[in-house]
Formats: sequence, C-alpha cells, structure tokens
Amino acid sequence: MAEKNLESYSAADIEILEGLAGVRKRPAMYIGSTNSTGLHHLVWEIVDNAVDEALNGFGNVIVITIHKDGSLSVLDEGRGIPVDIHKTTNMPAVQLIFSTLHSGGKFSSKVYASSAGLHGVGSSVTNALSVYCDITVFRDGKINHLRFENGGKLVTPLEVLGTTRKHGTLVRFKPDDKIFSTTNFQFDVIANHVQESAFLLKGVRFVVLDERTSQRGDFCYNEGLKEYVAYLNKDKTPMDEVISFDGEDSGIKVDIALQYCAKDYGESIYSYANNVRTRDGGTHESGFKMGITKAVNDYATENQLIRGKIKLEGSDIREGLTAIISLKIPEQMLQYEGQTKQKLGTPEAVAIVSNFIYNNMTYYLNEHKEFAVSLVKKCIDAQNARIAARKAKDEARSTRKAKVEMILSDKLTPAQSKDYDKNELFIVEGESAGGTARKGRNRIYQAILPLRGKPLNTDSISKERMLKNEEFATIINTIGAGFGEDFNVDNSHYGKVIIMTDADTDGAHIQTLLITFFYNFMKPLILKGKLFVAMPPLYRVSKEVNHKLVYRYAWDETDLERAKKEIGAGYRVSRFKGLGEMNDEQLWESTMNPASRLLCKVTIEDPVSAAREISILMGNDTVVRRQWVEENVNFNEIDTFVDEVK
Ligand code: 28F
Repeated sequence: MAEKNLESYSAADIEILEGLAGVRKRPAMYIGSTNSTGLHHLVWEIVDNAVDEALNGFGNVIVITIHKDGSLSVLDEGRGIPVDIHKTTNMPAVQLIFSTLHSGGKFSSKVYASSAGLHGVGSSVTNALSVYCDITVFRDGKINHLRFENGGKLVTPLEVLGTTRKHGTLVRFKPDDKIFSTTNFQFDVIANHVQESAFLLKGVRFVVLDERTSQRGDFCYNEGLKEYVAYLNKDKTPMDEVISFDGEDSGIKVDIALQYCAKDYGESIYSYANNVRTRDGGTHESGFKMGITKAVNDYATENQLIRGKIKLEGSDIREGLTAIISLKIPEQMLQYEGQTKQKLGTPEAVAIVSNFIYNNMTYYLNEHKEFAVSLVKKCIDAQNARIAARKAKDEARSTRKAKVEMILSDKLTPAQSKDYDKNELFIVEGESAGGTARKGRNRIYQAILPLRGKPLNTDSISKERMLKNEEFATIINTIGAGFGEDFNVDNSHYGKVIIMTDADTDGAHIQTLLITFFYNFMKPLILKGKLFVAMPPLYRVSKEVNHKLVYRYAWDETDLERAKKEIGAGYRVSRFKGLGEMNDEQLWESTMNPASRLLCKVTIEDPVSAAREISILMGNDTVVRRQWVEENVNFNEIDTFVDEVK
C-alpha cells in the first residue's frame, strides 16, 4: 500500500510525526542510552505491554523470538489491541498506540503502574527507533495488520489479511542501526529478564527462541516467588523449606518468600514494586527488616533462648537469609526516593510490611519449633562471631596504633599545639637537614618529619605496594586523615604540609615524587591548597657594618642582583648548595619563619591535564616524558605546578 499522500496528513498526523521525530533526536531521554542496554529497553517496552495484558487475565503465554534478520518479535494471547477507529483522530486505536508518546497507563485500565522498567513510555518509542515495526492483531475473528517503517512512518494502513480463531497481538520490529551502537540482541540478557518476570508473575509462561542459534528458554513458575528463592539457593544448603506469605493491607498487596541456608554468611534480599526491581530497597525493605528482627527476638525471648538482655541485631538475624519482597502498590500510593525509581518511598509500606512479616513469621516459628530453635541458635552464633570480630578489630587497630606510634616517635618531631589548622608539617629531605629543622623550628606549631632517601614513584604502584613503603606509611599516619578514597582532608592534623628539600635536581626529584604521592593518594590536600614546597634561598649576600653582620637572602639570579644592590659595596656572597649548609638560625629565618620565608603552593591547574602530566612525568615512557619536558618546562622558571605565596 502506498504512503498517504501529503494533503491527507491531518494536524494529528503532523503532531504524531513530530512526537516520534523527537524520540529519534534524543533517544536517550526515552530509553536511557543507545548502547546495548537501551536496545534491550525496546524489547522490555513491547514485552511489558504483553505482560500487562496477561496481568489483566488475558492470555498467559508470551513468546519472544530473535530473528535472523536482526528483528525481534513478541506474541501474546491476549484480547488483541483494539482496531476500532478512535473518534477525535479518526485513526484505528492500534495505530494511535504505536504513534503516540503516551505512557501505557493512559490507555489501559490497569490499576498498577506498567511493569516496564521505564514505566511504560509505550510501544511508540520502539516504533520510532526501528527500521520497521510490523503489527498483527488477532481479534474479532480477523487477522488485522499494519506496518510502520523508518522511524514510525505508516506504510501499510490497517488492513484485514484473513480470518482466524486466535486472539492476541504479534509485534515484530527491527531496531535502527543509525540510532543504536549495537543492534545485536543478546539471548542471555533477554532470557534472564523474562525469567525474573516469570518468577514475579505466577503462572505466566515466557518462551524465548533465538533463530540465529536455536537457543531456547521456557520459563513458567506456578509458585512464583517460592520458586524464585529456591532457584537463588539451588547451590546452597537450606535449613528449611522456602517459607512464603502473601496478603493485602490498605490496598497494597504483599508477597514474600524467604529461606535460611546453613554455612551461608551473606544476606540476599531482593525487593520489587509492581514487578519492577527496587535495587536500592526503600520502605518495604526497611519494614521487612524491622518485622523479621522483632519476630525472631520475641520468639527467642519468649522461649528463653537468649541469655540476658543482649538483643540479636538485624544483621545477626539476616545472616544466611535469602528473601524476595514483592509489593503491588496502586498508582496513587506509589512514591520513590531519588530520581532513579530504584528506592521505594511509599511511607505506608514500612508499617504494612513490618506488621505483615512480624505476624506471619511469629506464627510460622511457633508452628515449626525445631526450625525456630535452630534458627535462633544460628543467630546467636552470628552474634558471638560479630562481637568477637569487633574485639579482634579493636585489638588489631590498637596494636597497629602502637606500632605506628613507635615508628612516628622515632621519626616525627611533633608540634606541641593541637591547633591542627595552624600546625605545619615539614617533610624534610635527609636526617641532617631534619636535625637542623628540628632545632630551628617554632616548636609550638611546626612538626618535622625527616625522610630517609628517595620516596617511591607511586604513579605506577598499587595501594598495597605503596603502604609497604615505611616513608609513605609514616606520612599517612602523621597527617592522620587516611589516604585514597578514605582520605578526609578535614581530619588532617596539619593546616600546611610543606615539602622541604635541597634546591638541586635530587631535591626537585624528591619534590616530584612526593607531589605525585599526594596527587595519587591525598588529592584533596592539594585541591584545598594545603600542600606547599619550601623555597630555601640559593645565596646569602652579607657584609660587616660596625661589627654587625648585615645580610639578605636571594632565591635566584634576579634576587641576587637586588640583594647586592641593597647590601652595597663590599658584600660577600655565599652559595647554599643544600639545606645542610645552613645552621638552624639561617634555616628558620630564610625558609621556615612565616614572616620571612618563601612558600610555593602546589596547585592543580586542570585536573585532567595534571593527571596526564603526572603520569607522563612519572610514567615509564621516557620518550613521551622527554617530549613533554621539552614542550612544557622552561628551565629558568619555577616548577609549573607552583605559584609563590608566603
Ligand atoms: C506483543 C505486545 O502490546 N499486547 C496488548 C492489549 C489489549 C488491549 C489494549 C493492549 C484500550 C483501548 C487503548 C484489548 N481489548 N503485546 C501487546 N494487548 N492494549 S497492548 O488496550 C489498549 C487501550 O485502546 C485491550 C480491550 N481492552 C484492552
């Protein structure tokens, strides 16, 4: 059949085409992404409409076929999508459903929100993002057919192909490879998804056929969640049968199945709202945890199974537990926390589920004494293990603390003040300079940590390897704010961490190694402007005036000229080759005294390029490094990471 000629496009047609064009312009807005995950969302949209029809009690077999031409079809045995002409748009209902961006909810009378992960943006999105979308409706004894192509353009208006005794809907679509990075359907992804749906939809049968490989999946669970738990625990040692309860309270349907396994120390709780997984839990899960904890504790107390007053904690009771919590919530009560709809927010669900599981579990425990006693015993063992583990951890921490204290005590010269913001830590190159700094410093708020030898290059080693290096372990424990992702700059014992090395190439290399360490393991210290490099002077210009020594320090050639002019004729210039050549008085006033020192703050101009630069500088690729150095370093300028502050 030819496409409709232009003048017959109605306003409704135009609006519809604009709607679907919008989907093609910004597909990710409708299906989250255009990678494999987004591709499979097209499948879930169609399957969910077939599921909704089964939920309404029409048909209980859904067949999904992956075809060789890259298309996929879904068949249900429902009533068949209506084909009667829709008054205002003068279009058959089925054409409207595949052309209009409506959530499924608007069209179907279902009480519960669509089961689609995207909450039913509807089949029209699948149509809009497909090369073709071919629909056959078996209804009223007729085989009705229509076809869209190229992103939802109607190419075959509704026609009758013949008669039939069947009823249901068949949708076949081929995703558009101009939209998707992959149009390769994955059998396992589809099979796993529909198997989960089968567990949630008692008695609905899902068949998945892959014509490319002849793979086949066939899922139907008449006991629903009970079989889901049994399936999850198939390789474990159950302590008892799968326990399941279902009921309704205040319009909310609750369906729970659970099972305990011996020698299983984890907990697996999966929750759903209207057959959509709530990955981040929410009010139904909180209610479940409260209710089951109370039920087991009350049973244990009433039967004198717990000694004394120590209550079993929730985690003790959930050790070895696998549970599925599935709620059906009417649209008007459905609330989520956050944007992703992965966490249920409906407030009533806490009390409803808590009372539900409390009452049912209490009844079950009283009816199954042997299991109940073994469960409480298992919980008491878990409690003892937890208490023992915590004691062991505290002991380990205190011994480690003692060990660290020992290391620190023989290395760190601490500041006397506890005003962490004002305190300054000088990380000094070499023991001798460390000694001079220790003598020269202001002992109230300046701490000295001398480093032995060159630190490791941390740009190419693991956290564990880094920690083995005593120098870094000492720095981490001295600063006291953790490291890596646990680093919290607000816990730092120092407002300034100052790297103080000789002003020679060795010193520069140590600076780079330390800056790399801080960049890799305490980046916020740099970002908050707490990392500095001390700038010991290169020269001292002096002369005797009336038996008094007058002098100036100079940090580079320009400074030197200025100092010579200030001191005037008869000056003497001494060159400092390293920190060790200064006495404590000179080191204090030239490099450590905030009133006269020069500090350079380590800053990260642009995180991405900094990361690149650090890895080039510290990486193993010397060619790339040499090229970077030639391009980026003017040898007469101070290090590119720093600008000068007091
Ligand atoms: C392979 C995908 O989409 N199946 C569907 C139906 C059945 C009805 C329906 C769908 C009511 C008026 C808008 C039929 N008879 N499978 C599917 N099966 N939608 S989608 O109705 C949609 C609304 O038009 C249906 C009576 N009531 C509903």
